[in-house]
This record gives sequence, structure tokens and C-alpha cells, in this order.
Amino acid sequence: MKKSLVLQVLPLLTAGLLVAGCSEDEVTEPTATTFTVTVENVSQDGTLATTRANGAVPLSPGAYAVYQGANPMFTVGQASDAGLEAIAEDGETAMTVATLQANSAVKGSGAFMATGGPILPGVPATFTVSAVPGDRLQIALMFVQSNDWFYAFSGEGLDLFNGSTPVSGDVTSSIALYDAGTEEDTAPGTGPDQKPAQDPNAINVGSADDNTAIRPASDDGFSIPANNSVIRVTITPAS
Ligand SMILES: [Ca+2]
Ligand SMILES: [Ca+2]
Ligand SMILES: [Ca+2]
Repeated sequence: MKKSLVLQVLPLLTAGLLVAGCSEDEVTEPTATTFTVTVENVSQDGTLATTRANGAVPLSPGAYAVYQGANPMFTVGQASDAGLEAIAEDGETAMTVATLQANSAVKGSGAFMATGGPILPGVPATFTVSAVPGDRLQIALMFVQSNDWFYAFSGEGLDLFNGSTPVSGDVTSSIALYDAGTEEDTAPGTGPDQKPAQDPNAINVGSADDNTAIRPASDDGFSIPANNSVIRVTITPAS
């Protein structure tokens, strides 16, 4: 009835190896969490006092990045690069996405858009990112009824974890509306140089901004709708 010594010891050895393997993986490589990010346009007819788009605020396709440390897309108080200018003036993401994909400090990046391109009321955009604690998310997309305004997360971007707990739910309160400092402003929905009034194929049209610093969009005599009257961003971690 006695088992051989080998049969008695083998299960213990195997269990020990598995335990050792697991704990080593946990130390060196935290398990990534997949997040689904949903960007919705919640503007309505009459959100702006203009007849263009019936006063709704179309949102352009956007660029996103996952990274640690400083925001890789822009620095408030400094000038925009050409990629951010193209997003803020014309909703064109390709240059920024190429820059992000060449940046070894960026762990994930890409473009997001609704079916058909622009993010319009009732037509959300979704994308997924993979992240570990310490990672941040940044996005940039155009407030289309403007000369050079874009929505992004404020500060250095959105922390995707509180400690080790994935962020979940509506994160719109972390969104800011910025002026890219690349084109002189007219009130939302007015003037000849905003995207809806330009030739659809025209890019980089409009006088240079007097102030070239990226800064919060200013209500310089303008009425600017509250962020949560135009955009809603929701984050859902996979369980
Ligand atoms: Ca401007
Ligand atoms: Ca323009
Ligand atoms: Ca320009």
C-alpha cells in the first residue's frame, strides 16, 4: 500500500514550482486591465446660439495615448505642435497618432471616431486600452464650432487607477476645453474661418492667434457651453 517516494514527493514539487512561478510573475509584470472608453456627444439643437448645425456642437475624431508621467500630446502654457494644431483647427488626427506611435514612452495610442467619422449626437465613439497601475490616458478632439478649441483631460491626463483600483464610470468632470493658440477666435458657431464655414477640404485656414500658448478656452465675450452639455466620457474596466 505504500507509495514510492517519487510519487509522494512529485506533487509537492510541482505545487511548489507553480507557486514560485506565480509570485514571480506578479512581482515583475502586473496584470493589465482592459478599459473600454466611450466618448459621446450630448449637445443638442440650440446648445449654441447659431444656425450652423442647428446650434449643436459636432465633435471631431480624436487621438488617444496611454503613458506614465507627462502628457505626450501637449503642455499647457506652451505652443501646440503641428499635430495638435491639425486636431484643434480641422479635426485631423493622423499627424498626432504618427508622433505618438513613434514615441517609445507611449504604451498605446491611436485614433477614435464614430461610425462615419465625426462624433455627433447619438453616434458615440468607443475604443479600448490596456493599462497597469500608474498609467494615464489622454485624449484630444476638436470642438468643431470653433477656430482652434479641443477637449482633453486636464492636468497631465486621467489617472486610470486609484492605487490599484481601476477607474470606472463617468469621468467628464476631468475634461477641459482648451484653446490651442493657433488661430484667432470668433464666438462659437460664428465667423468665416471655423471648420463648418470653410471649404470641407481646406485645412489650416484662419489668422494666427495673438496668444500662442495652449490655455483654457476663454469666454472673451463669448458664451461657452458647459463641458457636460457637449461631451460625456465614460470608462469601463473589464471585470
Ligand atoms: Ca484661439
Ligand atoms: Ca480655421
Ligand atoms: Ca493654423
